[in-house]
Amino acid sequence: MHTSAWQAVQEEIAATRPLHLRELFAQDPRRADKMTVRAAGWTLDYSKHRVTPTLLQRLVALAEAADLRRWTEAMFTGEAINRTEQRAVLHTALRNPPDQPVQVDGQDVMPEVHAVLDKMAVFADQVRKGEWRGQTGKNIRYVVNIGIGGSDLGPAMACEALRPYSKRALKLLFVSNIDGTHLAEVLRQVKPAQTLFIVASKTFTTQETMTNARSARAWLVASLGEAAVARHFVAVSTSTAEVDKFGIDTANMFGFWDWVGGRYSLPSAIGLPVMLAIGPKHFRRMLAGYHAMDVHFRTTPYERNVPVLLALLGILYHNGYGAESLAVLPYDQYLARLPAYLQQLDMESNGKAVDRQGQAVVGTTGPIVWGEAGTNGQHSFYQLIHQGTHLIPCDFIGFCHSQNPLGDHHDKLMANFFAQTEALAFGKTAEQCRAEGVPESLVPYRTFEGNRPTSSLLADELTPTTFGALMAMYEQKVFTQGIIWDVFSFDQWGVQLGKQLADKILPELTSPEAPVGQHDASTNALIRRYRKSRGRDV
Ligand code: G6Q
Repeated sequence: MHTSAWQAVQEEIAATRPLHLRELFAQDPRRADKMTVRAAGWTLDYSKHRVTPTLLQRLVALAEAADLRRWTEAMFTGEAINRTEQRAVLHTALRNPPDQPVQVDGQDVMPEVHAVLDKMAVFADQVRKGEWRGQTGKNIRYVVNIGIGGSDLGPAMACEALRPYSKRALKLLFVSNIDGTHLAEVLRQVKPAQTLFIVASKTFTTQETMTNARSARAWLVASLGEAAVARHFVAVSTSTAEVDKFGIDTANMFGFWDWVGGRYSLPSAIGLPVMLAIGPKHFRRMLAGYHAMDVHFRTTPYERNVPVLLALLGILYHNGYGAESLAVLPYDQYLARLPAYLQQLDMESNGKAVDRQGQAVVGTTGPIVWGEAGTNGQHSFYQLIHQGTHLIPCDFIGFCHSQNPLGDHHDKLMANFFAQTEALAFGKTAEQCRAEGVPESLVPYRTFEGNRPTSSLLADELTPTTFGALMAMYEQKVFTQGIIWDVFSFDQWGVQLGKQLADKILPELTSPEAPVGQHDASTNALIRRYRKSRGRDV
């Protein structure tokens, strides 16, 4: 991090550390107003954070010192900012209007982006209208997406999030884990003649996806014959050659590009299951929501810039207060998979210990992201957030209107949202406990220190547009933090070593001859124990 700018932040943290949120609110009756900003249908109230106007100014100066503006332009204009892989990072082009050119290596990528979207739309309409038929002439009722990581988490989460906009007659299912149980359980829910498989893989070489895809193919062929593959398998990939090699007609392939990172690929063809579920019109609304947030991020001064503020507040706690995690708490059942999605987005992007000069980073990077849909978390881990010893900043996310207005459920849900942020910020003093008649011996246990920071993110309704905007908000937050931490956010070398070792161990598990122990004593013993149980070494 930029040293002198960070030092100025630290000095202000030291000056403000003794101040409780109770005092900050008492000092300025307009605090909530002043610390509320809007973007693309979302309102962020960050007044329940341990910030003063001066601290905020210094955090903004930190972003400026990190050259965030220049890096932002570099990203949006297709510079190869993913330097360790020598690639542009252009997921923003995926939701860019067709009439605004974006150049990569001197070529405008927008015509290609929209050509793929159009092809997806034609296909999605055919399937949704029952015009795309399976081998036996029946319409498609089940769509099984086979992918993992970035080729699974986004579409799985989005299909759930946008279920109210979906065609209910079409059942969307996701297989990611190489554990055969995942595929087997999904196949038990579908009928071959009415199932469409989407094999989604940027590289089309990922072990899990290819293994699942081959098994799914064998399952289909066993009941409908080889010729059925063309009507029941489509591919989403950047590699025509690999798709062809696998045996999927490349006419049924939806492409994307190496400048789309896996965890940023939901608005690309990787979103095909989402388009099948909600239709092209809603999918385009989702993209418009993404774009609106991109524009906000690119053009709004940092003091009012939602993703930048979220990023700076994250850095304040992570680096300034030593908070290691971030709890994401969506008060909407449809967003139940959001924490899992953001875990990948954030932790795979900024879980880095080497800076852009190849040196060890100073301090820590990348929060541990976790969470659960409200109100379930309240009956589980909130205790630790309220009264535990860890400082855990939280993002509360909610909507004014429910997609399922059932009695007073929604008012109760949102009463809980607001109550939690209030309780976390202001707590309950010993005096308040005593005034309520709490016996003296219990006062320490019934006291809530408060001063627990939260962001409140509120939108009118969970629509494709507000959903898209929320996705871009987090993407740009992660980008901003990566720039300030001076790390490369768009590679993921950390996943390689385990993959290589798994490839090496696989034949050692299956070979008829007992392998010569080539690993450490623990790994060798585990392999022996496994082989013995499988009857391979008796
Ligand atoms: C995401 C990661 C990773 C990737 C999967 C699947 O940013 O790179 O999660 O998405 O490993 O890769 P394929 O799409 O190539 O199968």
